[in-house]
Amino acid sequence: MADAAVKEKHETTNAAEAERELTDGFHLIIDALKLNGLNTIYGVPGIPITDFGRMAQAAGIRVISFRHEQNAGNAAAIAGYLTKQPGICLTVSAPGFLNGLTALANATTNCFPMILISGSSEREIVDLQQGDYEEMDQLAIAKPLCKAAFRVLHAADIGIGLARAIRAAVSGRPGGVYLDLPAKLFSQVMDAEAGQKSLVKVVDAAPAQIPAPTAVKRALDVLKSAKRPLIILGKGAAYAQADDAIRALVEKSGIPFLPMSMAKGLLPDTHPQCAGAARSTVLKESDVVMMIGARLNWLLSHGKGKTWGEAPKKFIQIDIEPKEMDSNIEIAAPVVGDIGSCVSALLEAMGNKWPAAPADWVAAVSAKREENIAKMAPKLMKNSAPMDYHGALGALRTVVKERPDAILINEGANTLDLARGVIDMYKPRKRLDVGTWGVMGIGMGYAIAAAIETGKPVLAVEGDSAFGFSGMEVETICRYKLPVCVVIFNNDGIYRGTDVNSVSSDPAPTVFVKGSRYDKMMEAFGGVGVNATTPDELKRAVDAAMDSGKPTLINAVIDPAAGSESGRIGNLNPQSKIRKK
Ligand code: OXT
Ligand code: ADP
Ligand code: MG
Repeated sequence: MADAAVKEKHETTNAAEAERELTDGFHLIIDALKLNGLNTIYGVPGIPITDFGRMAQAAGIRVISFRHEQNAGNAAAIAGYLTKQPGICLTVSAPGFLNGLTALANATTNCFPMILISGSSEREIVDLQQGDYEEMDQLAIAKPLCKAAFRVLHAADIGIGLARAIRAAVSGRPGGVYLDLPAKLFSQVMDAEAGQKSLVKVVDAAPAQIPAPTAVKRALDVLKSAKRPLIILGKGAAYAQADDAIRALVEKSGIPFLPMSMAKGLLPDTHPQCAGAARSTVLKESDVVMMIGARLNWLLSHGKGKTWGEAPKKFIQIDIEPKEMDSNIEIAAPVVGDIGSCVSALLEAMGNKWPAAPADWVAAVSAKREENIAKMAPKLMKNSAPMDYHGALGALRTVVKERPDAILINEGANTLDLARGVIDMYKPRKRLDVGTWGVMGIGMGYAIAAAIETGKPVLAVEGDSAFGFSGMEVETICRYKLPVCVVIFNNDGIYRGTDVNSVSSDPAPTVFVKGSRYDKMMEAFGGVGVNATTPDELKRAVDAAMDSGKPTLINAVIDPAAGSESGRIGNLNPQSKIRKK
């Protein structure tokens, strides 16, 4: 071809290129998230995702920027639990990714849907281990710790990659998903029209799973045969958002129900059938137990042993995960399906002539419950300084009674175990705590996401040790002006503040600086700090915080000798009988 003709052809191609609208990885990820209604990102910026965060914010996605990825990850996890949509956490490569990974593993353990999206270094260099910036084979590391893990290498695969991640997170038993996005992907350019076509809007991400009619009949036959039936509600039942159907089932059956910690409030703790205050009695003496969205793990002593007593028992279990059946003991009537469908099917099959629950059993449970409640009542009235746990919790119990819409976050040992028993919950999904792992550090991440996702006031009741795991996020709470009131039960340490080291001047491993003023931390960032020494002061300060909606931290001074080792689970903490001099 003559030179002139070649030149002309190039110019035409370049002009066409210039006219062709382009997109890139940055835009496609944002478009894919928005297309699927994922409008909030919890994360920490840095290489290679700094610009992505800015662009996502400019595109209308709410980007909540944290001080540490673990807290951002916890926020995403609880957002998933509260909304049934995967919470999104965004981290930088290697160290940021690893910081987020604990939260991803915790979400998976608790069956919360979330997606950890992490930038990563270049495959060519990582795979040859040539020492890239923040080099790490993140996909391989994430795999055993989550439900599914995917990597996207081509911009054209972003749509399908996110679709796979969403489905994996929310369908069946929900859990954590890892999505690996190497740095180069973000700036990969492609034709905008083809890019739009490559996006996927996930249809029916968590399809209903209908139980088999034979399984429903079997379950009702077992239930009908019971003389001392019990229903246990777990956080899977709260997650399912089948609140009306669950309430109808419980009330139609007339059977006492025991809520696991995060299922408190699914029906009010003050409901006449609630057996929360008669826990050991109902576990020991029941003869048929129907589990709804709860596992027979350590929190239920694996379904056997002293906790469950001598009397033979039959279990009915409703769960979406077939492998959960017979995990610890024999399940006489497994009902596999989603809780909404299962409970509706049970209700329908019960018909209009379902027999009343055995009256002697119902009366016995009720008597035990009233006895325990009466025993606890005087402890909650104590207005002493320094406070003990019950006195302080008595005040908070009243706050929650007066403000049933508030969300309660709770972690610690004594602070957790006693608050669980003392503070009645009235509405579903209002109590968020340490969950299946008993993990410290969920506090501020959960508090932030609860405020963002629900718009409701949040009360975080924290042991002083527990708070320390995520405490820096009080700056985040102030920065986003969130209606979060943090109450720190400050007993100078882990379980107690009284341990002494008898051999050197180092403090004992369980104690902290005595008389610390955590309230000053909140003041440092423009929030309100209060030091409360009596239950009355505590109540006044929490009420003021909830009324104003201002970020507040109350340092509640608790008697350092008041707690017990490991709270209510001291039996799990081995103690040596040999002490060498
Ligand atoms: O029926 P009975 O007679 O038995 O009575 C029961 C109920 O019927 C009755 N009850 C009531 N009575 C009257 N009225 C009402 N309304 C009422 N409601 C109930 O009360 C009793 C008890 O009821 P409950 O609680 O339902 O029953 P029980 O037997 O306790 O239930 C058993 C369990 C196992 C289900 C329950 O105990 C439970 O859910 N436990 C969860 C425990 C847990 O997860 N703990 C957290 C972990 S502890 C430890 O690991 C800590 N660490 C280590 C660490 C962790 N975890 N994570 C990481 C990342 N690193 C390290 C640390 C560092 S805790 C901790 C910090 C601790 O220090 P803090 O300063 O934070 O906290 P403080 O202790 O306050 O100092
Ligand atoms: P808890 O700690 O309150 O006892 P667990 O986390 O042990 O609760 O158990 C929750 C259970 O609920 C898990 O086995 C999970 O598979 C199940 N689950 C979660 N969501 C659903 C759902 N929508 N339908 C049925 N089962 C569900
Ligand atoms: Mg403490």
